[in-house]
Amino acid sequence: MKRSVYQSILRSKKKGKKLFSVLVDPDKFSSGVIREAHKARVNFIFIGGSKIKKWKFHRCVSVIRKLTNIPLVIFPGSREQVSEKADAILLLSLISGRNPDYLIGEHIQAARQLKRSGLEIIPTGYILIGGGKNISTQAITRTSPIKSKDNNLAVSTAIAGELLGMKLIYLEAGSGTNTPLNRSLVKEVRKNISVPVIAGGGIDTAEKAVALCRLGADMIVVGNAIEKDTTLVHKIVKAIHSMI
Ligand code: 1GP
Repeated sequence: MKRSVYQSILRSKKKGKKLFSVLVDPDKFSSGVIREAHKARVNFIFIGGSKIKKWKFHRCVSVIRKLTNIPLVIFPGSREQVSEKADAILLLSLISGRNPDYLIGEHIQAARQLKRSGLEIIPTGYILIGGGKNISTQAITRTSPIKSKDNNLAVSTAIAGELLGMKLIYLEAGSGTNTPLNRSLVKEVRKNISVPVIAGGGIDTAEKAVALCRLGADMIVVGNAIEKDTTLVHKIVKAIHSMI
């Protein structure tokens, strides 16, 4: 029987153990990233992207499956990114935005396939925090992010997500952004909800990853910076896994 991804996130949170996931964009796929992630024993491999073709996504899932047994979690950019070969999927609802397609529409389109897939489904409140280079996510979803300094709105949004039954809150600064998450915002969100908090977007050093964990993030997700320098995966794993 497969081990539950969500239960393992909860167990880690309970023990104060921080988690680290590498995000793979099938458009920029390199088996070298997976090999290093496997050697470093990252906790999860996330896969997804906002512009990728369906066939590329499925091919990439199959290749990753052959290269590692690290749990593979879909971080879907669209309803086409569903594969029963993965272990779990973050069922993202873009709760910072007001576009019905990304709040519920895409989910309806994918619902039957998701149910048949046997995937572990993890409802996730996805909150875009602005101020940085969020342009592609904003353009695709046609939504505005929450302003970087609007802690109040970010906290209320996260609380609403939790009250709606979402099991994770993902604070997203934007892929490749040079404007990181506002530290006090992360801290306040953490203080006001009980479900695990994921932080991602523009993290490119072990120090930044550790700082976000100290502020209360339970999991860090890094994509771009590891594609550029695969040695970073070892540095972040070492730094995060030695924290308690
Ligand atoms: C993007 O949070 C992820 O959706 C990761 O961002 O690629 O900037 O690490 P980066």
